[in-house]
Amino acid sequence: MRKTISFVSMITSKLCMLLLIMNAFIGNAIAQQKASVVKTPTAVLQDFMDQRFGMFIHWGPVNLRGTEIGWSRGNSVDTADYDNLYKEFDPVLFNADAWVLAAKNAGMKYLTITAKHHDGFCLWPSRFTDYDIMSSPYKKDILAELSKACAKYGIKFCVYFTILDWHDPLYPVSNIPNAGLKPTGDMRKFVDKIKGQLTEIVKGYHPYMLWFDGNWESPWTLQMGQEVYQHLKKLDPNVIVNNRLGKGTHKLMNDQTVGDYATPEQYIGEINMKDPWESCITICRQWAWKPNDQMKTLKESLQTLAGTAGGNGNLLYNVGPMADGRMEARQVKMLAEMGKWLSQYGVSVYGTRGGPYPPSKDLVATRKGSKVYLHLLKTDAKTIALPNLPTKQRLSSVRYLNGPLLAFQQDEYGINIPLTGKLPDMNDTVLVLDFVGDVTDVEIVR
Ligand code: FHN
Repeated sequence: MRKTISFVSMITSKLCMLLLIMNAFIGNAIAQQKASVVKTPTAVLQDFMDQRFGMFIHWGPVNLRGTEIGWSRGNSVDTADYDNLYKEFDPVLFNADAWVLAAKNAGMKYLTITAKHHDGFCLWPSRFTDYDIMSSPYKKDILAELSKACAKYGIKFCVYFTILDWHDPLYPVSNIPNAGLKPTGDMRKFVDKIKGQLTEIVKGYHPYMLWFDGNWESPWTLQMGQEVYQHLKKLDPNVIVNNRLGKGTHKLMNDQTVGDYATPEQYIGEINMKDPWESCITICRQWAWKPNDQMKTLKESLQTLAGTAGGNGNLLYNVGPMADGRMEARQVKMLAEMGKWLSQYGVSVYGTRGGPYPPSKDLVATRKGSKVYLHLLKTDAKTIALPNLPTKQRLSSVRYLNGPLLAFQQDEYGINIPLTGKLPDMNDTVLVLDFVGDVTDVEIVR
């Protein structure tokens, strides 16, 4: 009996030892695996967030039909018709300098072009497909021309790249009603192909940021996203990647996310002081050019920009150029008016952080150093009433940005700023509240 007990206790202690060793080994493997996951440096992401304002461009042969890029294939445009548009695509009026200058004159700091949208057409010469710009009558490398023009004018060149491809036989889904899955689908080969195309893009055009899209369909997995992200980090550790390589929601960062920042779409994202985010919004209603599309007003455009900055986010504002290569004059004009406003008041947007007052229907706030910039979204206010900051910091002055000082009262209950006379800007008047001491890290006022 005594021998049995000692044998059992010996086995038990051996098993415990084995479990401890296995636990240490697994823990070490996980730690190594995590350590091998390279992420975009925080300083690079902060530089991106300081830019605050970029141009999105959706463009391709579909402009010959004026319907939505990708989505109209096999729906409002017959599939065969859609897939042969490239044979007529000859944007002879395309001028990369003109596009980049339209962005620069708008006060935009980066430009993101749909190198490949869901229809699979590539705006650069890719060795992985003949369905690219070199097979069109135009036969010029759009990405090369745009990246060169961006470098010339100091605009950061960025690329949109979809990870679903309804045209490619290797990608199982076609988005054509009742078409079923393609029998030629092979996601291993498809992932290898897009890694190859991304290598062409990163090595050939050195994008500042890659804007992925199309992660919602079932063939794409979280693991594929992780594989592609790490492939990109090996190509360029500093290339910024949005959050649409993983699975799950676009508007937040969570455990399904693969990428560096969140991408709320067609609305101003919620204030978020922790994770970087960028709202992508169309200047008209459609992403790709549409004849007589409804365009947003200057006021709506400026207040959308102020709203994203007030939430600590960026705005990627989308333009849809026409099939001949021109941007609509009305869009270029409105963007230039945004640029004129930013040339006067851009200090209240670029390089700021959102808050400390949370966005509301009446105002949004941005801040830098000791200054809080209040963007007044309404023009009928007679006084601005604000709570004191949680830090109870004293307010030393209030003025219209680039304008006269204003009287104000501050006591233990809060701050009052009477507004007298006509507001300097009926689209977005900015007040500057200069506090005693830095307000950068003050908690959001709730
Ligand atoms: O399906 C695309 C759409 O065409 C457009 O490119 C937008 C831009 O963010 N992204 C997808 C819809 O979420």
